Amino acid sequence: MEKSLEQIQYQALEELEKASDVESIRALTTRYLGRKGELTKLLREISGLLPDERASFGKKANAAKRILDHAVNEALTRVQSAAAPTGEWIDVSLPGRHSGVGVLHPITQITQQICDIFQKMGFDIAEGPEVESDYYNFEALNIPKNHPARDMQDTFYVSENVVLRTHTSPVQIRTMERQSPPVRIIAPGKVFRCDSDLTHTPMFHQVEGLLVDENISFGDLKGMLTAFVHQMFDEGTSLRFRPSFFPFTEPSAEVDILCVICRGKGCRVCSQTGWLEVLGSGMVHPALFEKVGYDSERYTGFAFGMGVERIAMLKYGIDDIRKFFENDARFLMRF
Ligand code: 2U9
Repeated sequence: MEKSLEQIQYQALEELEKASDVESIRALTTRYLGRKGELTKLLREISGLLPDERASFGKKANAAKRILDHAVNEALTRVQSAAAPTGEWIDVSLPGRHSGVGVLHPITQITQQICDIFQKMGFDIAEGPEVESDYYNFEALNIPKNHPARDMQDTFYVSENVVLRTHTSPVQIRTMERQSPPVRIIAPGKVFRCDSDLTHTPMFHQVEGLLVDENISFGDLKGMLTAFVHQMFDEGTSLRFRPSFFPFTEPSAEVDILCVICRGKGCRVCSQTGWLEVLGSGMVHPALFEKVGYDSERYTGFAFGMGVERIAMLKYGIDDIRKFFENDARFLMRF
């Protein structure tokens, strides 16, 4: 009987040492120490022993029970601490780190404002490719090979007859080729010119517009562009139409606003003129209508173009165009 007690204790300890999870430890506890467990059954047999054998067996059996109880607790601690995460731990009740909400890039915001104003006047948005053929970027716009206007626009050539568009005007040509009058579109987008200083970058954004219908006059051009300037800048902004030249419009005019810095007195920003140029414009040259198959006797139209960065610089008093492209969040978040 005593041998059997030792065997049970030895076997139970060996199995508890090998147990690797809580469930198997619980099962071993039931098997050896439970109400019907092997050690418990053995203890019940004590009544059948001789009186002098009882005391010694009872002592040994109680000691075995204590040893096994202790071994069970140790085994449980071992498997539970192995399952618990070590070192770093996460406090899931901590508030998360704030990632901040971004803003639209100021050039995107100004482009949207310009488009909104013209959309309310009935213009649709039109888009086209940034890599263009020589024909759509120059020829169709009355700028033949060797025309000085080609030099003015410092073109990036992809190949002999393919360029990065220097203006969004090809979009208007493509639109007129597709649809007959009336046409009332604005063309926002990126344009490319090989130029770089405080007020020029090799890539910048333009919004151009085109309106073609019967009986469109220079008066319509003046009215619509005045309305635009008054919505884009202050309602009371003074502006003037100054004669100019573009190969694609005749007559042509540039639109100036009274200098936002000196209010017309003359300063460094307006080169002492008191005026700031905001737009180019003019009546569409009849030669362009002929190229796209419009009857230039029946239809007239006006067109205009502006640099978005320039509008943003004037509106916000920014003196270096490169700030828009440096990706400095402290600058960009101000808008
Ligand atoms: C078609 C017919 C006419 C678009 C025009 C301008 C005048 C103009 C400049 C403003 C600043 C370009 O970004 S800038 O350097 N643009 O002055 N653009 S009229 O005339 C067109 C376009 C398309 C078919």
